[in-house]
Amino acid sequence: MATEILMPKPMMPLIMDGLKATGHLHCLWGMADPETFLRENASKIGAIATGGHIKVDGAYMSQFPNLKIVANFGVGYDTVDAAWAGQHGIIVSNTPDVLTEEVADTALGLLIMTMRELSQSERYLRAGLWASKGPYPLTHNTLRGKTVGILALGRIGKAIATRCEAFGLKIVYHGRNPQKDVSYPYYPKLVDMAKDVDILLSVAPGGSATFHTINAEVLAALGPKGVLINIGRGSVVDEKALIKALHDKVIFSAGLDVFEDEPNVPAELIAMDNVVLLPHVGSASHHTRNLMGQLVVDNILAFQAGRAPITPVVETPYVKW
Ligand code: 8YV
Repeated sequence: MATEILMPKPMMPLIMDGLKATGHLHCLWGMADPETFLRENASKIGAIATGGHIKVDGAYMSQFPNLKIVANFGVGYDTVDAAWAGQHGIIVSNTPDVLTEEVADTALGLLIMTMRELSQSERYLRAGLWASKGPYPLTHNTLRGKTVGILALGRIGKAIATRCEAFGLKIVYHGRNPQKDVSYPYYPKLVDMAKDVDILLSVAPGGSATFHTINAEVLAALGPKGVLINIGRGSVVDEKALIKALHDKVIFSAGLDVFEDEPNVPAELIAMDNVVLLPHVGSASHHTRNLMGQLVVDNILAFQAGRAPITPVVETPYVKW
């Protein structure tokens, strides 16, 4: 069985050390001549460890005739063509569950920062304006009496909903299907939900199915008092439409942890005071990233030992190696 492991780009030390210990790891980025390595060794590669830095599409995977697993760091795997992998007997694994609570915590932090202008008021203090001009102006927004509409009520969406309930928010949701295990009202159409809520909070994954789902029409429906929070993927929001909506006061404000072209954040957003911008830190604690990293290692070790992968994605159910 081909058991060589390819790592195309650097990943966290815990993953590198865990895979190096197998004696079969090949780090492509450190090689003097990666093209020659690939030409001579492509058929020996059984596993790829990736962190979303490169597109692992059909063309990429087809270089490796004996590829069996692509282990993705992150619950979102929009940079891997899982449908293609599924059709070609390749398992894609991701890192669900271990990051759920951390991302949900971050979402609530971002929500409160945005609604109560905490970044702006901190900037005010640091600029010395509290002492020179007096108290920071009262915020127009509050969580009191508000309704949040969650886009994509998966595991992370539900953990966010639980927290929102504890904060006294009313919760509704939109997704592909209504969910049996929740009593929150379901909206079959996103634009209808956007009309009815104060806060639109997106946890939606990336990929072609969700590309620019939050567009000018949805933002117009959210309205001049509405707030957008995005903790899922930047590609879900039409960023140009969002910038225009914020600029024209079509919506009130936004809190964003994810962007269309990370790490490049549009200068227009950076210049705006009514947005809170975080550098994709949803899961970014040592605690949670270590758990995610270990899951990448464990999925590949399972493959090497001939055991079932721990967290295969839905498009690539495990049958046997
Ligand atoms: C990570 C994430 O920041 O899991 C995901 O899908 O977006 C985050 O937890 C990202 O995967 C790191 O590359």
